[in-house]
Amino acid sequence: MAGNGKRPGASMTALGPLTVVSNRLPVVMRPRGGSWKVEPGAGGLVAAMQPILERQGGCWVGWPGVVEEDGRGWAEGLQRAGERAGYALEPVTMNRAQYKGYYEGFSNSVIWPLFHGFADRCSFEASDFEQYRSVNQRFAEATMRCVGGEGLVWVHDYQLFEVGQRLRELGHKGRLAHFLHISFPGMENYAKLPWRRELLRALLAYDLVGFQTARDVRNFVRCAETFGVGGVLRHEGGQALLVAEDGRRVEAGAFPIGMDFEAFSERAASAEVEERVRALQDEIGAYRMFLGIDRLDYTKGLIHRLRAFELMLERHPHLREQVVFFQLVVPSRENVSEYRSLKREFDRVVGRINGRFSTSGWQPIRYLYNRVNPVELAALYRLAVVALVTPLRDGMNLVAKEYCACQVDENGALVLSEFAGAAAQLGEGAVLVNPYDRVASADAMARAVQMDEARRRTRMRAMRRIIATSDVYRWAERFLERATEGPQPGEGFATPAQISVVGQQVGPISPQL
Ligand code: GDG
Repeated sequence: MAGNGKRPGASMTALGPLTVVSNRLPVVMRPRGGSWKVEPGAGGLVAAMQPILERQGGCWVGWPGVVEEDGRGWAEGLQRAGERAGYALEPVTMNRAQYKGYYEGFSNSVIWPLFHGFADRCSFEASDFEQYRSVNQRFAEATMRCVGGEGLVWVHDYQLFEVGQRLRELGHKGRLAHFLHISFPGMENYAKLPWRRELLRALLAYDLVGFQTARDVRNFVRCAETFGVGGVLRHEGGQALLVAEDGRRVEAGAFPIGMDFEAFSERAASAEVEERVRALQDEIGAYRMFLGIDRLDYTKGLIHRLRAFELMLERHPHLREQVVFFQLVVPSRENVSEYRSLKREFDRVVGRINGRFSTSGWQPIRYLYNRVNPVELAALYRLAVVALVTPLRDGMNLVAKEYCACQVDENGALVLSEFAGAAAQLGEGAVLVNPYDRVASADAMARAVQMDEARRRTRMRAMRRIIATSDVYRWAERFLERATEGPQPGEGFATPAQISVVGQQVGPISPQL
């Protein structure tokens, strides 16, 4: 449970205890030989929120990773983990059927594909939405147990849209904020959701709704306008002020998430990582390395990337036996059949490309299907001459930022999808690609690996500067300040007359598709 030693900015002390609500707790309970083991949770959200809660104190509400059918033997271990952490851990439990409907069903088979632009992959089941609602109710009840109806509550991500609304119904008096880690879809995609008005109402129950980019804010505002849920008082770039149906003002804003720049670059510069970089270079040979690091997910564009790499070898034959592509694929949602078939497809395409181009001493693609430890991760980031971050759609993509943070020699190039939120911040330093354009992607990869050193350095330096000055601590600070204060006078407060004008527009209107 220990943080990384770095602490959020001093201005945060004034904010007081905080309640964080996310799908998962920062620890996972695992059965081990008849008893329960507490394992640290992984991922960007945990890394971001843990040091803040350690400093502010408060409570973290989330799922401990076990279903009711597993019994309650884990509860004591979890409580002890909370005591060690210095903030309470409030578990939300659910049975297997609820977990399936809420998590595998509505969250991962409706919101995830739809919000990433894959409406055809959605499976809209009314019963899953019902389970989603009942589990969100459980999260709200657990949150009330923690905060007692007062204080700021920060709810995270798409699994928990309705927690704010349920908290208000339960009588919560404090401010409510939500941050969406994934992208918010354009109106044409959002319109396909059978519960499109319900979810907009759920978001407008918060005082602040945070998104990754100005584009997500724009999409949200447009959907609220189109479906007549609430009204828009003001919208400018990445900031908007809306009014909910009950007349409350709701702020929406772009808060691009960052990562712990200092921790990653310090680790990348450490002797341990340097040694690992040398060993890895010996293992792969004297080739220039392309790197991909992704959870196994169709949104990450893995197959498109492989095919573009193949085309690069075809169109730029002088690069054969000069480069290798190393892809780390992190297992994800392995009990979902769609993810298992993506893995088979990935294996098949890698096999075909390697079969086509390998020579006696060279194999163009290597991949590892596993998680690696932080030292290994930093070594891979540091060794790679080019990182390929080419999702078909991504809220932000922290891999892009972590790669730059680990490029302590400022010598690498980043090929980045236009459809990753990170492109809005890093666009000028990265080599931007449309991952659906195979020829352009292939040529961009070749350009990146052959870019002259001076240009590569200038670009990398520019990206590192941006990432260092908007790290995860500044992100949390900015968000929490906004969540605590709300809009100030002169920042677009509407007059009662304006609200009633907006009020007249509220009501069901047919979307202009
Ligand atoms: C969602 C949004 C948004 C990966 N492999 C290993 C490992 N990782 C870590 C990376 C990175 C994280 O996993 C992946 O984060 P991403 O941002 O790339 O993607 P999602 O998981 O889809 O996250 C995304 C994010 O939320 C934050 O708001 O950026 O758009 O989809 O931190 O380092 N870590 C370790 N071993 C691995 O093998 N230790």
